[in-house]
Amino acid sequence: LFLAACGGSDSTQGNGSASNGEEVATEQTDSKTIRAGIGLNNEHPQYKGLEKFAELVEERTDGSIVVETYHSGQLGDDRSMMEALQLGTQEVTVPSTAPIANFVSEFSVFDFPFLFPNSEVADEVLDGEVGQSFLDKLEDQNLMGLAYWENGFRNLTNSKQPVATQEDFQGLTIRTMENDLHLEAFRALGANPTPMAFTELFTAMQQGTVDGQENPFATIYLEGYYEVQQHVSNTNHIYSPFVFMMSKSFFDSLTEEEQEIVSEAALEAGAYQRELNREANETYLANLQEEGMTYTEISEDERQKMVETVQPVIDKYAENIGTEVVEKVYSAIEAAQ
Ligand code: TK8
Repeated sequence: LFLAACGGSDSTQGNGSASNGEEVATEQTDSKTIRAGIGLNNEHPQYKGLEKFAELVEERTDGSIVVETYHSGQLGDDRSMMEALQLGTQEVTVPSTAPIANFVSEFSVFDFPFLFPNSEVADEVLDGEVGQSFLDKLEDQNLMGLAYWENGFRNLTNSKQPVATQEDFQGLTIRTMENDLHLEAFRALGANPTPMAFTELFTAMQQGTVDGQENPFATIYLEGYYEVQQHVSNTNHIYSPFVFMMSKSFFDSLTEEEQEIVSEAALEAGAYQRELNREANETYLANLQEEGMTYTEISEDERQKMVETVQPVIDKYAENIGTEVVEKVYSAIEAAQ
């Protein structure tokens, strides 16, 4: 909606500047522009990753590709940005896998609660053959999945009560991502889930439309949720991968060399982003407590009860997705351990 108004990003690199007069302007007609947008703000490791991508691409293409970076949903939310990529009105976005499942339903498997035991296993599965086979499915949707980045393990916050057990979910109105599996898992746990775009979340918490939400510690801290949320628990209930994706029509319009450069840069920037993200998620729980949030640890016993509670939901989705595909993911996880 406010795409045009909010446009300029502080990290737009200099190739677009026409201050040197006509000569530069003539050169520019040949340069291609990537508008890359994300939902999180410019403090988040996701944005640092995007800046790294911009830097690598501009350096390696000698400015024949210019990357403009946009954060905080300036270009829209995850779903609308993916639609813009399909239409060719935006070139890059980095959504969580949950909203991607609305385009390619199989992606829900990565959002199975308690699927990945840790980030390293997730890396191996996502960066391997199985992960690639999912990225390939995006092409039919006019989307090119170039790399997996990391959002991370999701943790519950709310404004009402400490959550230590499954019973404590009872009655809490929780914003979830726009994904049916997330919705059903939270319903199974006893919460009252309500799906909403990320860009509307802060206001919803501020106005009390929802009691809580779930996101990795980095997001909770860097988006300032401690201002509107009192309690945080390490539920670690779902690992959210990000997918770095490009409009396929744009990708197809690039030269082979440019295609290699953007593909490689998406991976390299992703490695950098994951590293920063893990540091951030380790650090920021302490900051949340300093900001006055109460931290409640989920015991292994209680987490195990949650695992059992959501199992029927997982079974249902496994069947919908197809047992063969799901089994491949499970075996890759096993092999990575
Ligand atoms: C940012 C989203 C966000 C995700 C969510 O665009 O919606 O809660 O975790 O970080 O992808």
